[in-house]
Amino acid sequence: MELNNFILSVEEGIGWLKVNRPKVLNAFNTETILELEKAIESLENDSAVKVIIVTGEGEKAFVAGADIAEMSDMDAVRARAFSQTGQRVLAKIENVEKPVIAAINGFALGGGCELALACDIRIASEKAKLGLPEVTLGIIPGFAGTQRLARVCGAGKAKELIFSGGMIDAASAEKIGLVNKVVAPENLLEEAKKLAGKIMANGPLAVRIAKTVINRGLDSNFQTGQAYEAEAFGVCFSSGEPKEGMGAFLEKRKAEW
Ligand code: CO8
Repeated sequence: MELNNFILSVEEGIGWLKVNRPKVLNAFNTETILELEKAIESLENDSAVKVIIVTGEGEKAFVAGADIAEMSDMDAVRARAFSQTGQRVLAKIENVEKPVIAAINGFALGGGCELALACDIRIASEKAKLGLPEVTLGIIPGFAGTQRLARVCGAGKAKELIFSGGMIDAASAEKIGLVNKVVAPENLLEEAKKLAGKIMANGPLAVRIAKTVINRGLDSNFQTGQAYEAEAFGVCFSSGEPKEGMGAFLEKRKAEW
C-alpha cells in the first residue's frame, strides 16, 4: 500500500503503524488522517495481524496535533468536516476488532493525544509530553478528545488539562490514568512488543469479544453492558476456543489457538 505519511509493516503478528511526518513533528493534515483510515482498514483485513502498535517516527514526537498550518485557513464548514473526519477515523481505531497499543515516543498533543486516547492501551516513554493545547489556539479538541479524556481520566482532570491547555509529562499522565505505563525511551517499542506478545498468547476471539464488550459497555449503562457481556460470554462458546483453552489447562499444556 502506497502511503506518504506512514510506515506500515507486519512482523510476528504485530501490525506496526508509524506516523511519518517528522519535519512537522508528525502533525496530522487531512491527507494523513485519510491515510490513517486506509492503514487501519488494511491492518484490520490482514489476518496475519493480531495486535496493532501505533507510534511516531523520529525522536521527538508521537503526533504534535492537527496540522496548524492547514487548520489556519479553514472556515467553519471545513473545520466541522475536518473534525468529523478525524472523529470517524479515530472511532475506527477504537473499534477495530484487534487490540491497539499506542507507544507514545514523544509529544502527543491535541489530535495526537486524541489518537492515543482512541487506542486501547497507552505506553509512554519517559520523554513523552501529553496535552490538549487547543484552547491556546482559540479552538477546542475536535477529534473526540473532550469525550474520551473525560471517560479515561474523569471530568475534573479532563477539564483541568483542556481548560489550561498545559502539557504534562509521562509520569503525571500515568498518575491520572492517561497512560498505562511509563518506560525508558530505549525500551518503549520492546515493551509494547512484549505486551502485544502477552495478548497474542490468549484466545484471539476472546480478546476481540472482550474489547467489543468493554467498548459497548462504556457507551451504555451498567445493566445494558452487563446483559451484553452475558450474550457475548455465550458467543465465546460457539467457537473452539473454550474447548482448547480449558482443555489445555486441564491437560497442563499450553493452548494452541
Ligand atoms: N502543526 C503543524 N506544524 C507543527 C505542529 C503542528 N501541530 N507542531 C509542530 N510543527 C512544526 C513546527 O512549525 C516546526 O516547523 P518549522 O521547522 O518549519 O518551523 C517543526 O514542526 C518543529 O516544531 P518546533 O520548532 O515548534 O519544535 P519545538 O521543540 O520548539 O516545540 C512543540 C515542540 C512544543 C510540540 C511545538 O511544536 C508545539 O507547540 N506544536 C504545536 C502543538 C499543538 O498546539 N498541537 C495541537 C494542535 S490543534 C489540534 O490538534 C486540534 C485537533 C482537533 C482538530 C479539530 C478540527 C477543527
